[in-house]
Amino acid sequence: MIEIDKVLKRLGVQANNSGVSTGLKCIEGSGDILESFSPVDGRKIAGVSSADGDDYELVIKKAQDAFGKWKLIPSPARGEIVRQMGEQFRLYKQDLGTLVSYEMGKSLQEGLGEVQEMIDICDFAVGLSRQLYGLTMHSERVNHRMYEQWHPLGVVGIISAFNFPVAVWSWNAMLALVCGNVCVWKPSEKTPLAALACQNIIRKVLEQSEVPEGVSSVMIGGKDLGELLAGDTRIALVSATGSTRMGKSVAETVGRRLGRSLLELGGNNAVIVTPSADLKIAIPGIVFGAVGTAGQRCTSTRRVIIHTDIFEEVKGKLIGAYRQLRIGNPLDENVHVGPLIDKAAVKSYEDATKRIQEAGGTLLTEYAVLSGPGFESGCYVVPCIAVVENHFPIVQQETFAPILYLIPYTDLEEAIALQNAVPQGLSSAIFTLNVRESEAFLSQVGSDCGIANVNIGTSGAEIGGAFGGEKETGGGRESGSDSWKAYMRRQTSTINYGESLPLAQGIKFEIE
Ligand code: UN1
Repeated sequence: MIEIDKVLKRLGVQANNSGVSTGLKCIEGSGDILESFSPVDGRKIAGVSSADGDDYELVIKKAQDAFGKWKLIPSPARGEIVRQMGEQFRLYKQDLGTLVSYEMGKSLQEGLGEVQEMIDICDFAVGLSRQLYGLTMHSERVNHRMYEQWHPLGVVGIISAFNFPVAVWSWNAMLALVCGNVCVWKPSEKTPLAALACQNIIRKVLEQSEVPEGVSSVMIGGKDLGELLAGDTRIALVSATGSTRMGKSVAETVGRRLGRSLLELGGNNAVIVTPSADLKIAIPGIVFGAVGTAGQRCTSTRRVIIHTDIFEEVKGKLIGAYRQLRIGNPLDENVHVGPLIDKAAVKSYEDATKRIQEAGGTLLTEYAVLSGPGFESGCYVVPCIAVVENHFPIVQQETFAPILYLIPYTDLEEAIALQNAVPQGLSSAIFTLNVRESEAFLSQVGSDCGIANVNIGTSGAEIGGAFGGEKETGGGRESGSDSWKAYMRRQTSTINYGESLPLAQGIKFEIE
């Protein structure tokens, strides 16, 4: 078994940690001591001194000062620093992946996968640092040149969730940094140690590159810190990942000051299974999507919309697959499903199973909270499947737990309508071998989600694409493609190199 204490030591996590870091310096937070418990075995891993209002002020002042210097460094030179961070993440992949798994509860494979996403986004950001392209336009005026360029925004606040405790920060931070911004990260208070470990990993690079203090800071604390970021006019962009409720509050506060926000909120992702689907790939795709990370991804598969001709067959195969699932310590590589993050999450799983039945749904598999040896933390639940109707209130909301809803359909138009008939719009998928069906699903009258996949599941998006969703998912796009534009301001410039002053739109304005 992995020796957690050695992993913590190599990552610089101690029994008591300073919860504020400006990249170069660790500062004892003056707020409450926050304790991080592992949902794997219930052990208290370590304590962290959280940031209070004064610590917040200090971090933001350092960040502002740092921005003045960081933005003057050429973007490819900033990219070189991000490249070195990626190298460090490669070196610490095993340890950081293990800590993510132990502190958050996802399987070790998924913990390592998360760190791989960090490495990949670093590589992406390095290339991007030489490709922050603006367009040139043809001016309608003679001897004029018109073009656009992209400038950094300033201080970027990053609020991240427990379920991807490190990768989501890196998607934001690595892009923001090459774009010339500085970052202040408020990670979930449920996973502070993984965040502090990241900060320890990049510190060496920051020191050796002689970057100013405050380029990449972290502050550990609760929702009050998030509210400070949202309301602070010095924060040019607030990028927030979490529940729709949290996102609405951030959006309102940031909107009131006409600031910018980038929101990555709840999903309610469906897979459509058509009569021609290749069930050899559909079943594992659905099961991984539903039980991976114990159903706590924003991209987790929550609903399966199945054609009535194959409903019984798919249902039977899913029940068979669920019987094979091994639940237990996520650090054991033979285990498929680890614990939920905490007892509050277990309660919402239990409440959901009740509400399904009250609404008239049928639970098809065992649903239970596990106890006994190996399950002492009280956070382990059995993934379950239920037949429901799409309009049930419990089905309309995102429950961060491994509960999979089956819904029958008779024609594709109906299936797409059902898939879209939820408030969220993050990820979606169709399993079909029929090109007409897949193209309809991908067309403008198809899926209304930010992600629409064919013959793969709803989760596990690659970093190269723009990641995010519509409706109550918040509309933000992070990670690949041209998501970097959210971290920069666009400036359009028109230059007159002639000897007269022609006005646009042919307007004449003559004075002696
Ligand atoms: C999230 O759950 O907040 O697509 C992010 C995926 C991962 C990221 C999920 N690459 O499942």
